[in-house]
Amino acid sequence: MNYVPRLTTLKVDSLVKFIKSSDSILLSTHKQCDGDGLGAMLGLYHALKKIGKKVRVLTVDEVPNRYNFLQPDIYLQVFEQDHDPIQNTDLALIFDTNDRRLVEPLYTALEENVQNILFVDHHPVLNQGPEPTAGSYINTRAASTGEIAYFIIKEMGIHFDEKIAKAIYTSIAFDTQLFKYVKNSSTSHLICAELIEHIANSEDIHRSLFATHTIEKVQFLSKVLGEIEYFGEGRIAVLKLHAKDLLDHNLNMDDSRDVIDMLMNINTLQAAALFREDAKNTYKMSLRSKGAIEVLGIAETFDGGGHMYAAGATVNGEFSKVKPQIVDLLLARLDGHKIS
Ligand SMILES: [Mn+2]
Repeated sequence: MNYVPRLTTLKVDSLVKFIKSSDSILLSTHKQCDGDGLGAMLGLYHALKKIGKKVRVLTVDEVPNRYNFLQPDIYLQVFEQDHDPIQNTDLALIFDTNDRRLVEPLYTALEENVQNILFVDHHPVLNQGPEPTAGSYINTRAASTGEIAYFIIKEMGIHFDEKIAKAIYTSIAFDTQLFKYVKNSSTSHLICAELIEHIANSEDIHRSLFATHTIEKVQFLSKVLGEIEYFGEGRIAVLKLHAKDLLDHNLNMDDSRDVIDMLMNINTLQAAALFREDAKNTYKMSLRSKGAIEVLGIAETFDGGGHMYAAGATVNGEFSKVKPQIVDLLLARLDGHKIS
């Protein structure tokens, strides 16, 4: 029997209705933006421009350098820097989060000036977090928010061109880590197969997203990878990054993201915790799981959020006390999982 790949179409008609009835639209994403939110909103931006909509992109803070190929300097403004005032805006769409706290201080400014604010997201809504606004589109089956943006553009009948395709492709390539995390669906592949027809050099995008190590960064990695601690017969790895080490090697917050992805390539590992020291006794904790256990619940305990298998939170306290607490929580989940 021939296998026929099936595209799981997302029903986004409610969003399209909002977009069609709005004269002035603002697009944004969570602070310290990544390729997913950025690509999704830039893709939609180019698409809406194409049909003559009044649309703008405003990020909370500066866009990391690796995304320069999407020309953020030309197409978006940064709330923390000089930007046009937010006024007379009918609709704001916020991509890749449904937690308004991750969009502050921009969110407060939007609330004062924008008629409708909707989240367009694929993260689960937190049990103890702010409610997403009514009318928001949240679908945890989407492997990226770029996928949702793709279906919005399709539903609106806008034809893809290189600018739109590059942005949406970036979103999907980034969040699936080049098709590693596709939620066991062929949808991401099928969408990208269509988009790639409009892109002159897709390998350039892959390099921009993932081949970003400076020599200094590799030196930093060689130092920190030697400091990984293992627990539970190598099933759990914990690593702490010092803010000073990042600074000394000319690295930024965006660089620390890559470290936990490297940990997850260790074959015995089921879960990893990365602690980035942002201030004395303040850590940005990132948790990852290969799927045997969920880690979102642990992040939520510390008022954080994320996905089932990739989550994060800010934790306060001495590392020597925080570490065993997290290791115990991870081990309890792993061992509980083994018994059942
Ligand atoms: Mn995402």
